Amino acid sequence: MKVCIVGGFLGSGKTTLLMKMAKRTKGNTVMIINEMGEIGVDGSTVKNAGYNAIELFDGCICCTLVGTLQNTLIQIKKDFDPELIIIEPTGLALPHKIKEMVRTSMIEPELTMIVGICDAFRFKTLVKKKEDFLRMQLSRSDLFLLNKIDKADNASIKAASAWLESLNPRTRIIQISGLTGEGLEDAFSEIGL
Ligand SMILES: Nc1nc2c(ncn2[C@@H]2O[C@H](COP(=O)(O)OP(=O)(O)OP(=O)(O)O)[C@@H](O)[C@H]2O)c(=O)[nH]1
Ligand SMILES: [Mg+2]
Repeated sequence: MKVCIVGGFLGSGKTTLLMKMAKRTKGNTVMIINEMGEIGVDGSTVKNAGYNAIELFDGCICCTLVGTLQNTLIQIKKDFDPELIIIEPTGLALPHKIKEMVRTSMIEPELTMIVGICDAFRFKTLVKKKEDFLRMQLSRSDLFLLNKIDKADNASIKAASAWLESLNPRTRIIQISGLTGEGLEDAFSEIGL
């Protein structure tokens, strides 16, 4: 069993990618989705598409819901033992904290990886307002996915790519469109799907 944490800012394309990942594993996947509001929009989308999803409300899985996350992981392992658990934190969470929680849970996955999504289309606006937070959120990713390349212009893609490289030059950057599917083959093979 592997655990993949799909991190990235609000609206960067996490849920869209999650659905494609789940499809790839032919349904042998359970998703944990941390919802921000009271109504689970992402969880409903994923469940309506026929995938297994567990929604966690009322807090953040990288801080207040740590115990809940760990119990959920143990329960999933017991009930489903899926090939893959995908975690979608909220857009304001820090994925490396979640990785640490997975590490100290009782499930001992073969692999826990952080996939950090960066929105190439909104990159310039976001980095201007939130650079420090984005750096903290993404810098410990095991793989960078530069998303929305179908919509972003070349200058934004180049700027976002250079910025990601400055965060961690050793981490691979793959340009993708979660919407059109461009680059996903490469991304999935890097994730080991
Ligand atoms: N053009 C384009 N739009 C995309 C792509 N990926 C996601 N989107 C759109 O971006 C919006 C946000 O996508 P989501 O997948 O919901 O993003 P998210 O990171 O899960 O958002 P939150 O859970 O609210 O933080 C939606 O309107 C998607 O259709 C992409 O590759 N290209
Ligand atoms: Mg989402």
